[in-house]
Amino acid sequence: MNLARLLSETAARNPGKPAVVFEGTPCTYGAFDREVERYAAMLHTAGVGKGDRVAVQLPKRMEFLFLHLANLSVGAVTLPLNTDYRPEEVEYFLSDSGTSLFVTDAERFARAAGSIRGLRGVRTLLLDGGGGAGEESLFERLSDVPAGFRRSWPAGGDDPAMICYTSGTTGRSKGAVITHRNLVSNMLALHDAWEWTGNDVLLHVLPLFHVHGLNVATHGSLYAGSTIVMHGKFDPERAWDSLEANGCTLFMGVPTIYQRMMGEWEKRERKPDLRGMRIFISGSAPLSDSLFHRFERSTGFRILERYGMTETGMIASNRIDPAHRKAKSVGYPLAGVDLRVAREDGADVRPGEVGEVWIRGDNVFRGYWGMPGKTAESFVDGWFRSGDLGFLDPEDGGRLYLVGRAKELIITGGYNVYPKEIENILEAHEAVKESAVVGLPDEEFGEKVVAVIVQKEGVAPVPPETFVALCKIHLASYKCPRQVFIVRDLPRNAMGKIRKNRIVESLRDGKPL
Ligand code: MCA
Ligand code: AMP
Repeated sequence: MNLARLLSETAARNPGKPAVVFEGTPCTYGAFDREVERYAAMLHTAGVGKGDRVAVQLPKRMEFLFLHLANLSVGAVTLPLNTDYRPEEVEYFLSDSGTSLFVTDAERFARAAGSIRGLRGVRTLLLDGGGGAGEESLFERLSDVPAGFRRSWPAGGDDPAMICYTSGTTGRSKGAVITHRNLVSNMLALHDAWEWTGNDVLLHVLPLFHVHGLNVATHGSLYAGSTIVMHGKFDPERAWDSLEANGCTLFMGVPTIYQRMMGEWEKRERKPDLRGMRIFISGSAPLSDSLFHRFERSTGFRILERYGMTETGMIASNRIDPAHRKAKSVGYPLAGVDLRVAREDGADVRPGEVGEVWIRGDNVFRGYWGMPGKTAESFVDGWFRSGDLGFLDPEDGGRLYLVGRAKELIITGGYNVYPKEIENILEAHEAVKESAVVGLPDEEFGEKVVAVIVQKEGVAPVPPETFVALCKIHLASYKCPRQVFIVRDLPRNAMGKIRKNRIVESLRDGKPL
């Protein structure tokens, strides 16, 4: 059970068919598979083998896909990294994971070189040319591969295929170790649930460095033998044009993407012809009732909402039959996924009551890389605690609704932000006594990151922009506060704990803290 091998088998059945049309340039399944094999040969000659971690911080391009599947073919583990991560974030991921090969582009490397050259045992390959101090060129290495190499797919179901970093409550990111079995079982479940076939054409506008864009959209489509029309970057105008021009049948987005698509739709006099379209799928963040209905009124399509996590892949999905898609509900557990809603003491809630969603099944990851303590805390008797709060509707066959989170997580435009990571940066500033980072409701991004800061007494006041600039040095842009408020005190409860709900309510309603 090796994901790359399964995908190679699909390719062998469809050699002449376009697998991916990237920015208008088609790549057939045959050509795709040959490239994966060539990349695998390159990795093999570079000494990359079973269990080695290969970090990939590349723009959205075909090379990303070839490299990722080549890693899995030689038994190595892909660490996909957000292209917006700053050098110190990248340095942490490489050193924490014990990465042996880092593949990036020259521009990003130039920014991060200072930190990365200091890491022992990390070799760097650059997409566009070699570096000054021993970094090699990916293309040169590819032109050098010996003939006759054949993939042997040494990794099996229980071997790691990917390590995906997710932020943590302490501010230290955790690497979720995802096995081939996790990927394959979830891919097969989605294949059935969404009745994916070789006739499908998926418009792909998501980043490749997350589970949504890579595992769900890309693996799923390549397994089905369908075609991906891939855009390098999401743009709502191009997306509608492309859906029509390419006769697309599938689309996947986060709510912010649907929000922007609606804005564009409403501006247009001539609406796109969507006759070929089968399903618009949304996930990664809650889809609002109003957007669900606005989209249906405008386009005639009911968005199919599904629920997932990096650690578990996809958990639940609304049904393929539009009559069984409901606003605010993420549907029913996928085949092979066990789900229960638990009280704080771990007992089942009463039917219809809110509790924490617990998950079990072949889709659930193996644990956090090098963090046995964190892994143990996340599991109870084999169940993974999602940190999401929800209930199952007993009147509707156990349909799942998510209503909030037990974890302190902000989701902005489908990206996760843990407040602690930002608070750690702010509190390292000499003028800051304490800080609280919260998520405020936002029409476009769902939530936006906002910081509230108490300055130390006796130090000269520091303007809010300075704190935003400070965050931008250390953290990817999407994590940086959109607004910073300087206040005299933070509201606390009797135990002295900061009342973040109160901060959110006050800021939302424009009241003093
Ligand atoms: C970009 N910016 C953001 C976000 N995206 N800020 C907050 N939240 C965001 N999501 C910043 C940019 O860095 C820039 O900052 C400024 O906002 C303007 O960027 P803009 O050009 O408007 O943004 P964009 O490049 O068009 O991106 C918006 C986007 C993108 C297309 C909605 O965020 C996106 O692709 N989101 C999808 C994320 C995703 O795939 N999540 C799946 C995770 P500055 O000007 O300061 O530089 S996987 C997952 O959650 C689980 C498994 C699941 O269930 O799927
Ligand atoms: P990540 O860690 O990026 O994989 O994000 C996983 C989290 O995204 C989940 O724990 C949920 O809180 C959230 N999420 C994903 N899909 C949905 C959805 N359809 N509705 C609400 N929240 C979602």
